[in-house]
Order: sequence, then C-alpha cells, then structure tokens
Amino acid sequence: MTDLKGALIGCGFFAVNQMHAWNDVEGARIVAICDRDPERLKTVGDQFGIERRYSDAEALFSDGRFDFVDIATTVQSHRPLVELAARHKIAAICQKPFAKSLADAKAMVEACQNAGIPLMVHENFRWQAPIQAVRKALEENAIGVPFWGRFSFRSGYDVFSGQPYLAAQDRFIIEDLGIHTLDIARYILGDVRAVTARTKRVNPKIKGEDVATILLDHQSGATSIVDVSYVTKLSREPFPETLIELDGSDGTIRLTPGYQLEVTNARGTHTLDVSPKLLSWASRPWHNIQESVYAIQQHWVDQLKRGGEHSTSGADNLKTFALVEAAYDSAAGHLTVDVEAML
Ligand code: NAD
Ligand code: 89V
Repeated sequence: MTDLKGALIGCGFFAVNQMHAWNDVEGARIVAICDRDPERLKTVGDQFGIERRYSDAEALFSDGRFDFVDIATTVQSHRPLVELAARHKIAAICQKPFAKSLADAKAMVEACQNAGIPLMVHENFRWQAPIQAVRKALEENAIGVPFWGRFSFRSGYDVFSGQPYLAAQDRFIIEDLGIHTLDIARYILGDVRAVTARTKRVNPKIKGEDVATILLDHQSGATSIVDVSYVTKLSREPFPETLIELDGSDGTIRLTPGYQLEVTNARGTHTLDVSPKLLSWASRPWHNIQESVYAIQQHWVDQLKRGGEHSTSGADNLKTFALVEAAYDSAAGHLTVDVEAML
C-alpha cells in the first residue's frame, strides 16, 4: 500500500518532534508544511527536506495533494484550522489543548462528523510506555477492581524556556499540563462524573495558576486525585514523569520515579523497569514524551488504514476537555461540578 501523504501546520517548538516521528512512522510521510513565520518555515523545511512550503493554510488546502493534516499550532488557531480541514474533507490531527472552550471543541467535533472525516487530538501522554504498562497490568487483573488512584506530576522544571507563551496565559497548568494528567486518569480509571478542584499561583512571574489539586469521582465508583505543580523543587527533578498510585480490591500498583512499576498482590511484589526507549532523535528528559509522539502518530496511520476509531478521537477528547473546564469552574466557585451535565 502506498504511503499516506500528510501536511503539517505550525513549525514551532513541539512540531520538530512530530516531524522526526513522521520520519519513523510506517505508512505515512509529510509532503507539505505551513507556518506564517517564514524563519520557522525555512528551518523546519530545510531540516526535514520538505519542498512544498506555505505561509497560509488556505493556500495549502487549495493546493491539496495530501491525505491528512497535522495541526501543531497553539490553541487560538485550532478551531479555524480544524474547520478548514473539514471544509476540504481532509482527515485531521489537532494538538492539545483541543480548543479554547468546550463549546468550540464540540463545534469542531460536529464539523468533522458532518464532513465524514476522522479527527484525532494529539493527546499523546496516554501513549507513554509507562502509562501503557500500568493499563496493561490493570487489564491483566493484577490488582482486582481499582477503587482509588493518584496521578501526580510535580516538578520545578523551567517549562517557559521552550514555551514562553505559557507564562502569559490566564490559564496555565490545568490547560497545558493537567489536561494530560486528567486524560491519563480517564484512560486508567474510566470516565468521570464530578470534579472538585483547588488552584494556586506560586510563581509571581507568570499569569496563570501553576498548582492544582483535583478530586475526580469516576463513573465506576473509584475516586482519584490529580495533582500537578510546576513549583515543586525536589532533590531529583522528575520532569516529565507522571507518577501513579492505584489501590485495588486485590493489590496495589505504584509507578515510581525512574519509571519503576511495582505491583503488589497475593503473589508478592514484582518490580518492572518500564523506562521509555531513547529514539535516535530523542533527548533526555524529553524521550518519554518523544516516544509517545511516535506511538500516537503510528496509531493515527494504523487506524486510518483500517478505518478504526482513534483512541483520542475528537469525541473522546471532549470528555477530557470537559474535566479541564470543570476544574477551572470548581476552583473559581469552590463547588463540585457535574461533568456529565456538560457533555
Ligand atoms: P510554538 O508557538 O512554538 O509553535 C506554533 C507555531 O505555529 C508557530 O511557529 C506559529 O507561527 C505557527 N502558527 C500559529 N498559528 C498559525 C496559523 N494559523 N497558520 C500557520 N502557522 C501558525 O508552539 P509549541 O510550543 O510548538 O506548541 C504548539 C502546540 O503543541 C500547542 O497547542 C501546545 O500545547 C502543544 N504541545 C503539546 C505537547 C505534547 O506533549 N502533546 C508538548 C508541547 C506543546
Ligand atoms: O504538553 C505540553 O504542552 C508541554 C509540556 C509537556 C512541557 O507540559 O507544555
């Protein structure tokens, strides 16, 4: 079968990982790129040998000759670009955060459904090797029925050096990072009924919140805590590891720093090294995220070819995005938010 042809829009900080991953993915290649910043367009075009270059997305779509689009711009442009893809009936991947609001996200899903095109949100964290290993242990019934969980990302890493725009956003850690952690919580313990959250800004140099503690009531009856911080200075900086604790009817799972998976049950305690691979183009400590970029992009191609639903389809991601909005509403009003009523 011939390779699917892709076009990538947004040649910024993170898109370089996506371009490297497209080189590794089987069954697809990038044939055109677009960025309104000429320097970024040139840098990425030269680095990856892409000749078809556009400064305007409308011109890219008018020229066509590609099967899917990979939207790697920041959130402000996600809705117009996804709707542009829908108008041209081109299958689309859209980076997280999917949209500025749940209303926008719902409109984007509807536009793609009406156009009959697949839409996947690039929500890659659930594709990290350690997260997949936790899910596998649960599926193998290693701890029985889980009734409690904690999904924790606490770091002092200077995330603003690579992504300076994050310091200027009214909403920061839940919208940018917590969105991944909330998605992992859903992926591991299932959909959520209600959210209660508290937030704080500790770093005086940024605009949004950099600490959040979120209590989730899952539909299964399990309870979990998602806690995220970018102002936590530890003896060993764990960025970008998500740590997990799960208690089940027959045992416990702990994903501990250094990518160690500890499973305790009637058979005793077994510890497994679930470290991500260091891909040829990857660099520590980002290799965990970089490997998951490759994994989600391969999944995109595999599901497109077999006509299957994507794990983080637009429709699926509405349920994660609702948790983000619910967390902000809960923190602002000091109330518990009914998530099901939002969907
Ligand atoms: P960036 O600002 O470095 O890059 C965005 C690029 O898009 C810029 O070069 C900009 O000129 C271009 N652009 C914006 N609007 C455009 C438009 N309408 N047409 C053409 N070009 C346009 O941002 P970034 O840090 O690379 O982040 C991009 C997205 O990736 C964000 O949504 C961010 O949240 C997400 N991200 C995801 C992960 C992850 O692990 N999934 C990690 C980092 C960033
Ligand atoms: O996913 C993101 O958008 C990034 C990072 C992984 C650093 O939080 O901001």
